Amino acid sequence: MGADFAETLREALDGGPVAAFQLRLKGVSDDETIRLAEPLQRLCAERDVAFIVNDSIALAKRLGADGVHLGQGDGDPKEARRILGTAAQIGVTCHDSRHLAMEAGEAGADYVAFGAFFPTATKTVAHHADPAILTWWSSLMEVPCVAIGGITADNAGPLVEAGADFLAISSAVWGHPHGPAAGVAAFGKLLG
Ligand code: TZP
Ligand code: MG
Repeated sequence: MGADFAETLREALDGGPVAAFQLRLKGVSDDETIRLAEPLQRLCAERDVAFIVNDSIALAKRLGADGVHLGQGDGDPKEARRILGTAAQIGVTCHDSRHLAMEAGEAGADYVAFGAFFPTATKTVAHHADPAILTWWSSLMEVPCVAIGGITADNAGPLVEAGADFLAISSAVWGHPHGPAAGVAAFGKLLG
């Protein structure tokens, strides 16, 4: 299974520029996650793609990951900084909340994530974001913002125009009918 994941990730990374890969394995034990992560982490290192662990500061530490992505219930960005160090990339889910984003920025987050911008089957979402929050954030703050939720190559343009620095994509890459390389390549049309 781990080797299959690595092959699929390799295909995706062959499709075009990718800044970061987030390891998001819900309901999998830490030991199993570590087993599955190792080839993926190695591949990311080879390709200069940041390897970010979802949800868990402790797991990010155990893996020596490049960073951690924290939901609002996943821990304190300051604690993540203390444990993972100054070089770690710490991201925080901020839903559609300017207040949460300001808090995350003050706590030293390296990026804030807003969403969901579009309907998604990947996760049950309670928050829906408007592109205006990207414009507001990017006009005031240096900290990059990430847009997430139902993003495809066809609907992403207005998010980039609104100020999204990065797009977080799941199904439009892993579920692309012509495979993950085609999924990544499709976003190439957004690159100026
Ligand atoms: N958080 C908000 S929407 C979402 C997460 C993890 C799912 C993103 O996946 P997709 O398939 O790109 O909509
Ligand atoms: Mg989480």
